[in-house]
Amino acid sequence: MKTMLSMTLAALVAATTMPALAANEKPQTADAHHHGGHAMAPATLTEGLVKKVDKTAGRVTLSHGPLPNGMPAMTMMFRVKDPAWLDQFKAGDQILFAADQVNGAMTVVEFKRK
Ligand SMILES: [Cu+2]
Repeated sequence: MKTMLSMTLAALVAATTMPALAANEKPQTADAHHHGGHAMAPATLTEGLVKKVDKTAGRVTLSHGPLPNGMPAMTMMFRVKDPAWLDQFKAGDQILFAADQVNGAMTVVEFKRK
């Protein structure tokens, strides 16, 4: 009986632990950018230099290299997909990022630190 009980407990622990782990994964918001026709392709990351962060406006000014959508290198403002990212940016940061048109505004949809 003791063995049966511990096996049952082990199964119970496994059953309750796994959903908890899955819940930790950040839910992926539905992508609003299917116009490119390659939504499943890995994003091409572009070099960017953070010039200015405006948390009130929810924008970051980046000096960016040429973008895959044909935009040449320039300095411009971007919105960010997750406003919390603005806390991670500061002037002088070098990042690699992907931007896309979201609701008509160029938006950083992915980034990583260099
Ligand atoms: Cu630009």
